[in-house]
Amino acid sequence: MKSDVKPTVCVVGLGYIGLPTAAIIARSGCRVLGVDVSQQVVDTINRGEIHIEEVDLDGLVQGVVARGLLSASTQVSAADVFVIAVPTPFGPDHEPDISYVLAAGKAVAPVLKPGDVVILESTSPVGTTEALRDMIAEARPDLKCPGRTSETPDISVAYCPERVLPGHILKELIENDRSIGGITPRCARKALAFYKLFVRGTCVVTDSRAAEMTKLVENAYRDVNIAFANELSIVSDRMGLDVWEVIRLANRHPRVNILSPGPGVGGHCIAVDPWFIVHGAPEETPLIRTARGVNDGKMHHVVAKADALVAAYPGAKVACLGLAFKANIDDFRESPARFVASRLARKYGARIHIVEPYAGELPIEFTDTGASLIDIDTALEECEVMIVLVDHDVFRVVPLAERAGKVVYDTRGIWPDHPVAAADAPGLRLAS
Ligand code: SAJ
Repeated sequence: MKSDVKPTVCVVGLGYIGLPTAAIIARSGCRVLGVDVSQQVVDTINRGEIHIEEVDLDGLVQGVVARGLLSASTQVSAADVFVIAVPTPFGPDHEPDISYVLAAGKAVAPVLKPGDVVILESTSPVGTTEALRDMIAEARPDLKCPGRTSETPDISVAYCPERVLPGHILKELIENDRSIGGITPRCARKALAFYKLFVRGTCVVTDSRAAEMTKLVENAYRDVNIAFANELSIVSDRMGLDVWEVIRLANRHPRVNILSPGPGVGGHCIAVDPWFIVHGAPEETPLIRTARGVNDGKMHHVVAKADALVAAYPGAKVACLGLAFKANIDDFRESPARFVASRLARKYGARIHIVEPYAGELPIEFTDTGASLIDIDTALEECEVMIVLVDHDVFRVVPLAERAGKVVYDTRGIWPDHPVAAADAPGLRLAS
């Protein structure tokens, strides 16, 4: 990679991370080929359109495709830098599945040439970057690979995880600090030079294993802290306390910052990545494992409590507010809200009304349940019971006057002003 010429880049995997990354790199002036196994995804992007929702991504992709800086294909082509952003799911026993990473390595290996840089961005168990390097070394014995030669290697291999928040991806891709983990220090320097082309945050150089663990630790840290909040909510319930009040007061301590309880932890990162640490050190991770159990358990706690509430108001119309895995996004995958709402729909059928401003129709599991999708105004006019599952802004701003007579189960704490009353009185708020 010569410093005065922009490298050509191949991004493998055009999902929630790969596509925004490819578009941002293209905007920096590099010619980018995006590769995906789905012909439909490739066709969509080549039309200048997008297949995922992310703030401002549509205009960005349209622009870089129109300028000829980004194109897509199902086939990998020669480039100077390869960025791999493919899924790393887990199996039935929570064991990490790195087969997509290795498949990407296999696809990239035949087109590699001396001087190329291969960067893995997918969240990965410790050692995956070395496994990727080994896979390339086996496929290309003609190339000297880093860590496997005493001479100057022909290629560089590094691990550089993303840490962007859905809904803020384009901003955070540029502004967040990054860990750049090389198989060798030379690999890290090569990857660093690439990220400097489009990242404004500080890029901190380390080795690939430390960078892999850092990514897992960040999400496990958040999971453990959310678990603490969720456990507090269940304890407060048991003791007849308002958990939101307790957390608000505790957080006035200068060194206490408790996160928010909710109906459980959703998304594809925080509920998954801690298992990669547990799998790597099963005997040494009781806390991380327990946190996962607490957060999954919270989902079932909410189902039981919502079920009891709906049963206690026979004949009442019930509104479930939100299906997304968190506020203000249209991502319904791995969503605790969706889990809770679908359980209620299956049991109570047409009494259940779903309000989800980010959905055009209900997900498949609601088919034939009798549940319906309505807007927030209809819910406020017609439903006596409201179960808040997602803290979308559009719900948060509903004034007390419009919901004063409702029975509310607020799993997100968005309506702290809602009156708490005796269990059989209207205007009840269940707090956690
Ligand atoms: N949640 C709570 N209470 C809270 C915060 C979150 O219940 O106080 C819930 C959310 O409702 C949601 C889940 O946790 O269901 C995860 O949401 P999130 O906003 O904490 O995180 P994600 O999954 O959208 O993104 C995370 C981020 N990681 C960290 O904040 C450490 C992001 O920076 C990562 O890039 C992303 O995972 C990833 O791709 O790994």
